[in-house]
Amino acid sequence: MTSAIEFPAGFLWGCATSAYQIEGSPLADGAGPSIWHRFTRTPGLVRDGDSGDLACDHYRRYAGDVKLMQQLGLNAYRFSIAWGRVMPEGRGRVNAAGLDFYERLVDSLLEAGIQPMATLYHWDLPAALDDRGGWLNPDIADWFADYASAVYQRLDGRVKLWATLNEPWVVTDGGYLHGALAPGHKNRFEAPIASHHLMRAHGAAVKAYRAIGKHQVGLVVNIEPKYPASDSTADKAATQRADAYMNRQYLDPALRGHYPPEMKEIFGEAWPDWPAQDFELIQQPLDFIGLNYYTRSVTRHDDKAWPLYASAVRQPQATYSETGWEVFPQGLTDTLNWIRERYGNPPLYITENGSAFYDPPVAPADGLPDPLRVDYLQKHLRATHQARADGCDIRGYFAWSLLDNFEWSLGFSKRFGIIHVDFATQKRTLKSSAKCYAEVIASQGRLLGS
Ligand code: PNW
Repeated sequence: MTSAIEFPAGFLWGCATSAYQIEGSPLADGAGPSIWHRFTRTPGLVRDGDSGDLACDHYRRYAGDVKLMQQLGLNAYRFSIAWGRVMPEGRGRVNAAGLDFYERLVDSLLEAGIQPMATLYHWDLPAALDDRGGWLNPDIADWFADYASAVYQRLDGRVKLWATLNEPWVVTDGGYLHGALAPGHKNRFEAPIASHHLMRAHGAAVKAYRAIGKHQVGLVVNIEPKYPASDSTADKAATQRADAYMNRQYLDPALRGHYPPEMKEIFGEAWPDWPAQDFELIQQPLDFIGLNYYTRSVTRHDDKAWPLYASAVRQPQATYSETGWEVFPQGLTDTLNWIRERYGNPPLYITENGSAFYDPPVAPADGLPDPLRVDYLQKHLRATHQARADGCDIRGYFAWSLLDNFEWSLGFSKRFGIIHVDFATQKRTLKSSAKCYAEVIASQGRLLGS
C-alpha cells in the first residue's frame, strides 16, 4: 500500500561521510598520524593494501564536493573531524592549521545553505594516544573532552549539531574484540573496558559542551534489530544476548544509566563491576540520538559462536548487499519505534543509511545506473516516513555515503556512495541514486508516495 508521503519543512536531507574515509592527506598541515594510518601500513590487515592516504582527496577537493551537495539539493551534511589534525599528539597542543581546514569546510557549507553536523570521533584515534593504551586508558575521557572543547571553541555557532562518538559498538567489537579494525586487538578482557571508557568519554564531551556550546549534542549508534529465528527458548535467549551486546550496551547507559544485565552473562569474569559514579558521567541529557541503520539479523543459538553463542541465519528469499547485509527496510521502522518506546521518544536523526552494491571502477560518461541502491534508498525513506507516522520524532536523514570511499579493512572494494568516485582520476559521477535522492528532496518526499 502506498499512502501520501510528505516530510515537514525543516527536515534535514543530508549525506554522511567520515574524515579518514574521504579526506586523504593524513599528515598535512601538521596533523599527527591516527591508528588507521598505522593499521593501513601493517601488511595484510587491509584488502589490497589500500589506505586513506589519498582516498577521495577531499582535503583538497572539499569545495567541489560542497558544490555537488548543493547540486543535489542537500540542506545538511554530516562529516567527522580528525582528532589528530586538531591535536597531533592527541592531547595538549592544539594545531590551529587542522582546525582551519574544518573551518573552511564549514564556511563553504554554510555559504551553500547546507547545515553541518560534525562527529568528533569516527574511529581515527591519534596514534600517540594508542601508545598510551588508547580506549583502554581511563584518562581518555579527559583527553577526549579537551579535544572536543578545542573544536567547540572554534566552531560552535557555525556548527549547531554535534555528535560525540560514531558507533561505539563497532569501535569496540572491531577494534578490541575481533580485531578487524584498528587497533586490531582480539581480547575478551579489553572489550568491556574499551566500551566503558568510550561511554565515559562520550559523557565527558557532552558535559564539556554544556559549558561552551549553545546548540545540540548527541550520540550516534548503529542498531541492528535482532529477530529470533524460531520460538525456541535457546533462540530467543540468543536473540536477547545479541540485542544487549550490539544495541542496548550503549543506549542503556547513555539514556538509562546502567548496562543491560546480559553483559555479565556474555563476558563472564571479563565483565568488571563498574563504579556507580561513572554512570553519572555517562548519562548526560542529550539533544538527539543519531541512528545508523544498515540491516537486521535473524538470530539463532550457536554453540560455536563465541562469546555470544548467537549467529545470524541467512534468509533465502532476501536481497543481500556486497557486504553480505540483508536489505530489510522494515527493520528501520521497527528500530525507530523501538527507540521511541524504550527511550522515551528522543529527537532522532538517521545519521547513516545506505548500501554497497557493485559499481564498475570507471563510470560511463552519461551517468551510472545503480538500480539496487535506488531501490534501497527509496524503501528506507518510506520506512522512515512510516516511523514518523507512528509518532517517532525524526528530524533528518543522512544517506551513507556522499562518495564512494575507503571502507576500512575492505579498502576501496566496497562502494557505498551515491556519487561514484574513479579512484585513478578522482572524477566524480552522479549515480542514479544521487539523482533519485535529489528528486525526492526537491519534492519534500512526495515522489516516494506515488
Ligand atoms: C558504519 N556492523 O560502519 C560506519 O559508520 C561507516 O564508517 C562505514 O563505512 C559504514 O557503516 C558502512 O560499513 C559499520 O557490522 C560497520 O553492524 C559495521 C557494522 C555497522 C556499521
